Amino acid sequence: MADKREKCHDQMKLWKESRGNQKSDVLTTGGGNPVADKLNILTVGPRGPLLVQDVVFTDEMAHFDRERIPERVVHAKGAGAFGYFEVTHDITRYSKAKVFEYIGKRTPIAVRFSTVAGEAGSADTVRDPRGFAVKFYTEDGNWDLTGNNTPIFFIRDAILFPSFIHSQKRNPQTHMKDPDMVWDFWALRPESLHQVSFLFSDRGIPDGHRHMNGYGSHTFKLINAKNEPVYCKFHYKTDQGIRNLTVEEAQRLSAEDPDYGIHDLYEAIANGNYPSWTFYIQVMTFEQAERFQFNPFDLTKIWPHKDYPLIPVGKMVLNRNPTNYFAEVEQIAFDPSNMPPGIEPSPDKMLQGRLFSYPDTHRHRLGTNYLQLPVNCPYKARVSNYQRDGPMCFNDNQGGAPNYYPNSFSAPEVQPSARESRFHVSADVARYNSSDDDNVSQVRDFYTKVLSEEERQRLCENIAGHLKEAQLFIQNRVVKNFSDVHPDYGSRIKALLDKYNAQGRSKKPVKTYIQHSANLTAKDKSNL
Ligand code: HDE
Repeated sequence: MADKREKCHDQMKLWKESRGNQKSDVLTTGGGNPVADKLNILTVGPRGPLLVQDVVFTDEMAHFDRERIPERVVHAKGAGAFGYFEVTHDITRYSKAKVFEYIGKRTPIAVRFSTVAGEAGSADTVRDPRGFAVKFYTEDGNWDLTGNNTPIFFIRDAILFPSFIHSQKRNPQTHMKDPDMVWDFWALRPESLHQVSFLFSDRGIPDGHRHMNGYGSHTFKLINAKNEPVYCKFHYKTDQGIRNLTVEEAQRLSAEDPDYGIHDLYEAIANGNYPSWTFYIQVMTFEQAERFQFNPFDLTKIWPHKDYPLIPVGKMVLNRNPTNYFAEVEQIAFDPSNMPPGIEPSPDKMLQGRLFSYPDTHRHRLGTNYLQLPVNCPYKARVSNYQRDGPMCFNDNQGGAPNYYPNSFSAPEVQPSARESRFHVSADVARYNSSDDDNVSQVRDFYTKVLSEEERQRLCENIAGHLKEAQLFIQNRVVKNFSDVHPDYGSRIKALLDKYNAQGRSKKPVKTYIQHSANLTAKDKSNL
């Protein structure tokens, strides 16, 4: 019987076994003083009151009172794992980044998969994009490719992000998810149509974290040893194959195994069934970017694979579970601005906005010295700068090295080869409105060419099944937007809404986007 148990459920037994005959540690206070009794509080007589001198109690309680740190404002629920990235194909003609240095080179990585809108305790099988964040510990410092399982996003201007997220989270008065807020924002911002179509398709509920692709999503720049730049996009294709959950299965799991994503990943790795992904890039020259029919930095659009084919680069393998969830997953801090020489940002307004937001939120969530935490520290490089002190500085604070620059004592020195690539920009400074920057062509291709007839029908049912809870005027605006993509898309949703509305509107609040029937699909669509 016992040997049928999953490894995750036997974690404590396995931990005990891993210690062999090692003697138990002595119980101590946080200050290391041995403790003789931690079952009985120190009192005057058997019935109390307590004594302030019971420092065993106050040490325990005061630490407990402070156990929680702020959860991530988005992507609060997640699963983490560790492993390596191995180069299988030479791309040094595009990038001098050490992570791509030679075929066979392995770089240690940390990965965190997440849902977006739910809180830290929410179910893993909801309809939501999935975060797909990878930290590469390179000799030139960390590279964080903080991506999603979708190649596109809902908006193309960073200033909209806080409002977009508010609309997906809780109503400020009812503290419930609110379909009016969700659909009002999407209806008013039709650049979201592409990502909304992806989200309500079968891929909106992946079967755990192992069976989905990952994407850097943004356009980045690669720089080679001669300082020649190209634009690029990053893709991870799952070697496990794409698998999605049916809506019914997702709903069952959110009740019976709400940590399904964490569970599935932990168990696979614990059993030596290491998940892997094949890593590709797409490359676009600056001349091609000038001629591209869309803004090549627009995050609501893909680069067609037929024009910009996938170039294989390497393999990512996850072969270690975290040894402590809080230390290694809750405290991990991904930051798109962690870019070693050879990888740079493109002008993408969303990416540029993110370069500020992530280190800012980490300083709030984890503290000024969050980069000293073992999971965040760029341990393959040596940190040498002029920053010092701050709360919870727990390394040697760079000892006696000079803390001002320039100085006459020779450390640390600048690295000329790390200079950013030079590029020319000239335009009027203004707040440019990009809201009608072709929001429909690629969505039309997705609807008419990527999806099968059954997938189209499920997509419309999933949308209508959630949209029916919103106000009628919002429903009408949404239908108009989908009709602009394709008349069939709009009219199918409209027909379903008419049916629902004729039946009378639901009195029950909608808790998640999980709606209606969807079947498994293993089809790996070529452009996604
Ligand atoms: Fe994030 N995002 N984001 N995001 N994001 C965060 O950083 C933000 C965006 C993504 O597992 C936050 O540490 C802005 C796109 C992942 O720890 C925050 C904008 C993509 C994770 C933040 C975006 C992502 C985050 C919250 C628009 C895919 C989880 C906690 C300008 C390409 C990382 C945190 C992990 C987390 C800001 C849009 C992916 C607030 C301002 C696009 C995978 O900094």
